[in-house]
Amino acid sequence: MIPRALDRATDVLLVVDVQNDFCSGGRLAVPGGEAVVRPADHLMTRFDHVVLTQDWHPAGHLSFASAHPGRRPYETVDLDYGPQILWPDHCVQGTPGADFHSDLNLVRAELVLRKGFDRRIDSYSAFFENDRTTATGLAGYLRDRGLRRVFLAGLAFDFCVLWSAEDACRQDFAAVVIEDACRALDIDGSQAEARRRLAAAGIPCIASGDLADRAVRA
Ligand code: VGL
Ligand code: ZN
Repeated sequence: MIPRALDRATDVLLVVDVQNDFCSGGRLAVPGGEAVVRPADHLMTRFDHVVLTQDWHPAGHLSFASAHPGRRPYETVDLDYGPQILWPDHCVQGTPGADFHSDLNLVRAELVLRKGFDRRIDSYSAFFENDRTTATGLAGYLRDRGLRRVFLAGLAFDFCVLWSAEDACRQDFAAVVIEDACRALDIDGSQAEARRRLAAAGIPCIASGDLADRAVRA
């Protein structure tokens, strides 16, 4: 079932990590990452509730390969909480790479949620850090505000968007991924794996064009 009709009172658009370091020329560039800006800007005008996430790491973050002598980006290491892919340094707090893309229209965001700020724990999901137990507070925020269905857009489809969508589901929200407003890193087949995981969780992937306001329900 593709949910075409938006309910402006209880739907929220979660725009994930549309930051310079994930766009072309950035330190962890997602291929074509900047292409999500235009659809995301358009989507934000369609929702009454918009939340942005911002990857926000201190220098020396343990998800950075540079924090592990002898290790290289995209290798996996075991941290206290389990396996962790090592990344190039990215989205370092206060640096231009951590800023939102300059064409992303921030005006309608009611919350900007920063994540990954604990030096020892990465946070792909907007709901839980990668130890899978430390909550970010987003579930409480959404519940307290009566928001029940989360539409996701942004970067990267196969990491922060995927993990956020799965956790939204686990936290009893409905989740829908708007795929043309996402781009994937696609490391070792991670894009196809993300599609499989979303399907397994019953999370639909739709196109922006599939959405209609309730008044013009097709
Ligand atoms: C992300 C890897 C590391 C993402 C963030 O936004 O998908 N991926 N940090
Ligand atoms: Zn990160």
